Amino acid sequence: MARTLITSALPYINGIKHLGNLVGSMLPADVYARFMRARGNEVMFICATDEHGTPAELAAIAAGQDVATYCAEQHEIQKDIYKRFGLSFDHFGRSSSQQNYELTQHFAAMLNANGLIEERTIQQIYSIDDGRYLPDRYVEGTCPHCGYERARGDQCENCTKLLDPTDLINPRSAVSGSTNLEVRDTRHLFLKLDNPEVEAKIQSWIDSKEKDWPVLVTSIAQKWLKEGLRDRCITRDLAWGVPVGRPGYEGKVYYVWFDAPIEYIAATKEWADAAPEEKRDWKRWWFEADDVRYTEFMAKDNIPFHTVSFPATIMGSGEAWKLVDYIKGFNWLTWYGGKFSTSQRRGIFTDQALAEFPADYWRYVLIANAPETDDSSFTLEGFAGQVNKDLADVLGNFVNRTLKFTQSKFGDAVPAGGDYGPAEEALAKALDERIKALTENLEAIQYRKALAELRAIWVLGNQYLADEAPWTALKTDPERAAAITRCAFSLIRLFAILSAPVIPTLAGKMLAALGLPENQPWPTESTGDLIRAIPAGHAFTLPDVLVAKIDDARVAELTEKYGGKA
Ligand code: B3M
Ligand code: ZN
Repeated sequence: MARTLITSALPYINGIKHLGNLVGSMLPADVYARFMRARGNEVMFICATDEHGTPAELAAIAAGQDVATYCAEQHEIQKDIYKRFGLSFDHFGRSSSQQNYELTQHFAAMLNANGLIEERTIQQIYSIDDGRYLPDRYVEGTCPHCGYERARGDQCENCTKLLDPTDLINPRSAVSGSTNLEVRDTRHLFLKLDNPEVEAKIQSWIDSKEKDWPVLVTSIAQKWLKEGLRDRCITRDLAWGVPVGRPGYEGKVYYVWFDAPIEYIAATKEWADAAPEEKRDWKRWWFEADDVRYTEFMAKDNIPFHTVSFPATIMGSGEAWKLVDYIKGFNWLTWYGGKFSTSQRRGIFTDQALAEFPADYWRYVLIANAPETDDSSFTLEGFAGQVNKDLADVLGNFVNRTLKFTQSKFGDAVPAGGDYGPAEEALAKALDERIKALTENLEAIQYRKALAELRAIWVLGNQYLADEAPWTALKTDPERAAAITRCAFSLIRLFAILSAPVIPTLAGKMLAALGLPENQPWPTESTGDLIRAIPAGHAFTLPDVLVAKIDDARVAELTEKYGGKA
């Protein structure tokens, strides 16, 4: 059985994520995990909260909590939301776990042993009023590259350039706003990336992916390589994080971007440690695992870390840890063309989304509009339109119409009699092509194309019912009406299986109506057989309305609540 390892970028712990975060990594990773499981692969799907670094500390300060308590609470909140979104992680871990402390320190020790870590004295900003160093986001100021005035010490969110706190013009403390700052000498560890051997290794590795990986991903990696890699400071003057644990490094921890990707591995160990009686083997996924295919999902701002720094850590360890085989990167989902913004009440957060509509409505629309080749704009009107047209009018209507008609005319079981003819032959042929295209696009993780195929498959069902009109046939040729009905039942089953990676709950309801269990394998039999899957006499039940439409009044109400066009 082929083995598939899947990781989604780890959401920061600092607060509930919005829909843009969801569609940028976790949701598309889940669709892929579900699809690969249905195809019979052994899947390990890993995610975790990213709990270290200044975003976590600053959010804890803002919440008036100590950072450990804050992280523990926020982890549970995020975990619960993702569960309700149907994200089928094999493990959802925490980067603050003991497992990650140990592995991070292990990687640092191996890099050190291989001469890839160097100690340097550097200048850091110290805040006299706050009585502490101000690494990364603890400093704000003007970006030296683009002039954006609210750039943070680690990265300018306007031009995405990575920064050093001392690069900022007019720096101020993000904790107190104080500008009473001074520059002090402090010792730190650097990962030596500015080194011909490391650069050559990464360069040839990225070159080897050039034909296979999305342009978005290779172009960002190539841009970094072209600018020349810089040695990276991998420690910080902070209390919260993985302790460096060297003499003279008391009060210093590893930089969040050093330990966070290592948590992919550590979370798999957390998964194993969570069930000691099962003797789960985490290492076979990550170590000397040449037969594992490893795919990472992330938004574009995370690409440099996953194409350069983390691979450099893996390669530099000199050990046989797994390198990523395929990276799926995403552009931004925008809110009416602009940024999602908490402070300006623009955009929907994941918890709010679930309070308004079932998870599958969001899953479907987000994946159908995944920002794959470009940014993609989310609008409430577009959302309602797609739910109404695709999910309600096409899929939901097909299922409800078939089941209701059958129950009222034939009773609680699929009718016998009659036979298939040219209409079913043509349908099977059309389905054949569409299923092939859907499967290929899911394999290639091309979701916009995949969902266009999925929708076209549902449309074929609706079209078939409308053309063959069993309600009319019933009057003149009841046998023929029975055959059409049987075919429609097999289509319900088929549609549920094909839709399950994207809309698992709706698919589960469709299968339940037919008395079938969830998690059916992806179809491998011929389409001619697929439309005969449900035999005469098969019992069924009527579900409630599968998909409820969203009317204009509701859209207006949501616009009022979440902000519409700016
Ligand atoms: N937490 C950044 C982000 O959520 C970061 C990803 C870590 S992946 C190892 O965009
Ligand atoms: Zn900038």
